[in-house]
Amino acid sequence: MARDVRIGVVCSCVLLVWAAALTLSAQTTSSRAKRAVPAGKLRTYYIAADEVEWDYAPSNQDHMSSGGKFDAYGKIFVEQAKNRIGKVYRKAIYREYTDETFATLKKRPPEWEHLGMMGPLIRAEVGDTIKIVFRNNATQPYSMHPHGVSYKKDSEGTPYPDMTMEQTGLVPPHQTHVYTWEVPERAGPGPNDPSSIVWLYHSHNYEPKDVNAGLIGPMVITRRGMARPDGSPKDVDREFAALFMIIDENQSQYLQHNIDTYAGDPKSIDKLEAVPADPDGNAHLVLGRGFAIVNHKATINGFMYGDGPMMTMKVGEHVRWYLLSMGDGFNFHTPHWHGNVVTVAGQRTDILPLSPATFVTADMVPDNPGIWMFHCHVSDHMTSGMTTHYQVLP
Ligand SMILES: [Cu+2]
Repeated sequence: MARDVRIGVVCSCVLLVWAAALTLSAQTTSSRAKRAVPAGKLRTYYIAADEVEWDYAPSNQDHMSSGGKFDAYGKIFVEQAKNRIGKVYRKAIYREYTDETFATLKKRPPEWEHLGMMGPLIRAEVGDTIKIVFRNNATQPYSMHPHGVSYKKDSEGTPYPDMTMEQTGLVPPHQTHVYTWEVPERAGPGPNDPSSIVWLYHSHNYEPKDVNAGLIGPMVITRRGMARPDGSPKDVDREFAALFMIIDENQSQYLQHNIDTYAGDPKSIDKLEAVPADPDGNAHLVLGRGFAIVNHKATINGFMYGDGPMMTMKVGEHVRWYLLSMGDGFNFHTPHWHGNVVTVAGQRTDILPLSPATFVTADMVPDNPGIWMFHCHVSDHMTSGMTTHYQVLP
């Protein structure tokens, strides 16, 4: 009898657990149905790799010095000579077009003029799909390889052994390819991130040569529910992106073209010339001078010595900075804002570290009006041009 009771109790327990499991399963299914996420937007971009003549200092002035005159170091990095290329180089950059005919460049909005050499800002909200129609107008095979978003092999833009260019999204000259990048939760802001975060895209055929040629651009992903229709974060008044990069023109696909086109006497060039001395003749083991050295352009968005458009904001605005770096092993930078401070992942600073291929999102509410320096704090990077200004209006 006692044994029958025990069996009965056990049976009842099993039935109860089974019933509870069924109920829970039904609830989970219905809450999944309730939580069914509306399909995100399809955001389409028409982007080409174009070969252009790029000027690292278009105003031909050192905006960081009084009178705008380049000092002895500045002259080393910008002056053309019989055995120097100067400040204009052929580069390949990403440019946005209005449609699939790639006949008309899309005008860059004034608030994004400061991107300079970087490609167009690609935006999406978590849940969206990004479609890139990519046209390679250049003379080399190039691609678009994204960070953060989700892709299949044919949208990775990176070579693999035993795979064709088409299978991996590499694009021969004069060809077009469509990349599809999904934007799942993991491509968007994490728990400690603000409402949007920055990633990079770049060409990844011969990656070092491609990015030194100039094929690099920013991508911003906004948290689900936090985006305006254009993808920008609702809680931010103004955004800026800054790529701190010493561009190594020795490693560009276009080095020989630049020598032949811009040097006064190409035959006089010693490609390995590197003198570990400053203009005064004192030892400078890091910077120095010589043809190989001056082909390293210390830039913010492809501009040296503050020659890019002024980045302007107002006191009290919620300003978001997207900071990026890329390139060879000397690309360790310490962007520093004079006059105001930022928060990064809940921590306050006015300077932060970048290493090659890092992406940092920093928020600022400027309280201090004026025109302020914004520069890399590594001494030889400052000296060779990695400096600019930003402006805070009252
Ligand atoms: Cu630096």
